[in-house]
Amino acid sequence: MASFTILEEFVVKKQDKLLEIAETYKPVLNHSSKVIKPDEKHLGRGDSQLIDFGNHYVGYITLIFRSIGSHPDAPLSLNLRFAERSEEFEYKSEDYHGWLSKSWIQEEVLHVDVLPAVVKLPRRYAMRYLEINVIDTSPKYKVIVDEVTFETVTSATARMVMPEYNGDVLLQKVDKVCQHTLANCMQDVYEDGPKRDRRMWLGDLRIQALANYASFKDATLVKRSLYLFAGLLFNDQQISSCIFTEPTLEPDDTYLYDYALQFMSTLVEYYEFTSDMKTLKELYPYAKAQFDYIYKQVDERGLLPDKEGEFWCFVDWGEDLNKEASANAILAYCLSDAIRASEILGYTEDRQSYTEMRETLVEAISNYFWNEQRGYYHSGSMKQISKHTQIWMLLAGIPKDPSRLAERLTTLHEGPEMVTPYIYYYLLTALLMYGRKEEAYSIIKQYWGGMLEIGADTFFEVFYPNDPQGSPYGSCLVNSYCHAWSCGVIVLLRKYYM
Ligand code: RAM
Repeated sequence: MASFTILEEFVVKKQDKLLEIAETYKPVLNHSSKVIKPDEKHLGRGDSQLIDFGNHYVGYITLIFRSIGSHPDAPLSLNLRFAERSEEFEYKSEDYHGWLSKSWIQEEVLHVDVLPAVVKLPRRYAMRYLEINVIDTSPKYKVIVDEVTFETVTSATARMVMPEYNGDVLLQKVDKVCQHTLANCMQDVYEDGPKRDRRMWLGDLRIQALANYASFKDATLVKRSLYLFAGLLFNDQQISSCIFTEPTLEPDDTYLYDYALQFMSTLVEYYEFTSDMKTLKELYPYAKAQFDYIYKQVDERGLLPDKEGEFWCFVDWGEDLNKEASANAILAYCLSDAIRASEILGYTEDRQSYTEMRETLVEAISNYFWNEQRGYYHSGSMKQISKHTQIWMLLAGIPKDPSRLAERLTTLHEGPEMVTPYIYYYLLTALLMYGRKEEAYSIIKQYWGGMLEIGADTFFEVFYPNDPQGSPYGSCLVNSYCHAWSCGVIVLLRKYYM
């Protein structure tokens, strides 16, 4: 079972100057209201009413109730359930025993002592559906839901643009749903998902930033996010994988090698989109510090050793995935970004040492992970062959014959299943890098099209095409069905298919 690792030592080292800059880019949240006047139903003990807002939104709910019958002689008590997908209502929170907190389930028990009443719920929800279950009124009265208002919030300001894709309706739909997903995750920071975890993760941020450059073209929230991550270091100048913004700015005690290294990628890509040299220069040392820290772990083979059993490198949520080879490929991939950044900044010494580090690493990767007999890269002591590993080897430019590996990737059916749009984005990127446009199209059709087929208003955190309610957490009740790492595909749609 997957789980998080709690660090033994965790000393937060805030960089106040950077955090102050981040705060100057704090976005204004835009509000709008959706009002529904449900059909008049007289609800008593055990009755329910379903409200459908017609699309996925993020925000605050206000309900207006009145009674019918005698004067209410007992409080109204309700169980309210909020769902991003209606299928979630098939599962009961009391049956959830997964490893993520049960408190993520969007559900409330509410007492209303005096009717009529206007009840504004304090929590922010991510949802399309609201199920109002009456626990009880009294034998002498029933309740009517007169009005439900959804005050939606997002910090996205750019208008949606809808490319034509030469009349390809599927691609148009995927593009549109990506934009909607991204906008719903744009709040005070780039949230991974507005239902869960409602916070900013570094690996997610990179894809959100790229998706934004390709669509809304607004880099301000990316800039704020980069300053926040760099401003919230811990221990050995480490950049946390995830940060909390409330009640005060704090890093999480999770360090994922692939996420920390991708700070460099996110930074240099931000520069390439904005030409903001000041930010690149100011934040480069923090990106560099991640390589310094991670290189301390390199072993006698010149490689990052496996840390099986720990939550040390993300890659994907797939069960039993060995991450050793992917982690090393990601290190090589991010070293290329470090070379690019140091070159832009004119830091010749850094450029030279990153180039040497990369050359040595690529050689070690080729020696230890290439499986000549199988024609694939393997990973870990059990020599696991997975799609994940081949993807990162291709992206990092490790294979001698990358076109051949890209071709062989399309016919590889062993190893753990890929389960998140996060790794699917990298799969598509790897295939498209080597011209495999048709295979990439059929994956978009199966995977993103598969989500649309089951009624996705926004794209999901995880999707198992053969088990649409599947979850790495033990129940779909805690899955996030609006998760912006699913939007990476928009970058590729607009680059390769328009
Ligand atoms: C989960 C979320 C998040 C991801 C981390 C590693 O909590 O899905 O998006 O980045 O895991």
